[in-house]
Amino acid sequence: MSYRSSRLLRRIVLAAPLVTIALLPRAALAAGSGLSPLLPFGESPNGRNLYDLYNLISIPALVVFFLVEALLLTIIVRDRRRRQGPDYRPPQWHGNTRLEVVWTVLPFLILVVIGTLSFVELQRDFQRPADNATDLDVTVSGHQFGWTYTYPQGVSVSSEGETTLEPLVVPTGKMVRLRLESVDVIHGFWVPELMGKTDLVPGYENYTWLKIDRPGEWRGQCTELCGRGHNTMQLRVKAVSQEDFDAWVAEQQAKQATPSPSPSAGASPSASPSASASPSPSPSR
Ligand SMILES: [Cu+2]
Repeated sequence: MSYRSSRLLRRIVLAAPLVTIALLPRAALAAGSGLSPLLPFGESPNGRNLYDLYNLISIPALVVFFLVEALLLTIIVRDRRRRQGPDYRPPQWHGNTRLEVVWTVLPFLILVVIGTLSFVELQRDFQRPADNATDLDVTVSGHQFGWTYTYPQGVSVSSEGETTLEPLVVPTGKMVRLRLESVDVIHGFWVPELMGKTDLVPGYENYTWLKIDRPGEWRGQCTELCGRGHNTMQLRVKAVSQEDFDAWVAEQQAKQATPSPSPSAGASPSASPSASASPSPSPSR
């Protein structure tokens, strides 16, 4: 390979990640997954606190990054062999107590601050909300490869893979507590634009919550590799006004309370295509 073509190849290899980084968010959004690699803003306070925390942590990270890069570039430019001559040897000195103390203590303090802020955030936003602070209690059950949302009003909604991607409908301005459980393997509940990730673990109850101020719809995805259909295990969360929510609940109750139109002549297990797994017409669970 000639020198010129190897240089061209090297440039392409170096540019590829930059082009990918620039185009990826747009491609992801255009694909409709709704999962942008950019930092999600957080429509629910728990998500917004994470967003603020990331921004806060980015400040020391950027300062350190630019400081290190600036020092590196200074040395690269100033001490070039071409500039200093082939016999140049930089000053040979080592041991500077003050400098060494500073570059040990300062990173330690930065890490302590970041660790403390993160720990406080975990305690605040990944705890089960108290009963008296909760307006609506929804159970989210994960399975290969979908979700079942069970509401206290006796309504149960099933979302199966990509084919029946039913939304988790919640009222705006209300504290919605999600009890997370799984019937088979570990799944992960994550709607990046709303809140942080929480796992659904078989035999164990986990909690997360939502408090969304405006109507809208957000997309998410199971974030634990849970089997062959993992990629289809997508999520929709839809926030609507309280009136619309009440109307939706009433509609679901009517739909789920109505037995299938076929007469109950004998056992016809496949008669009801109801989303709920329960064969009983009563949706209470
Ligand atoms: Cu999953």
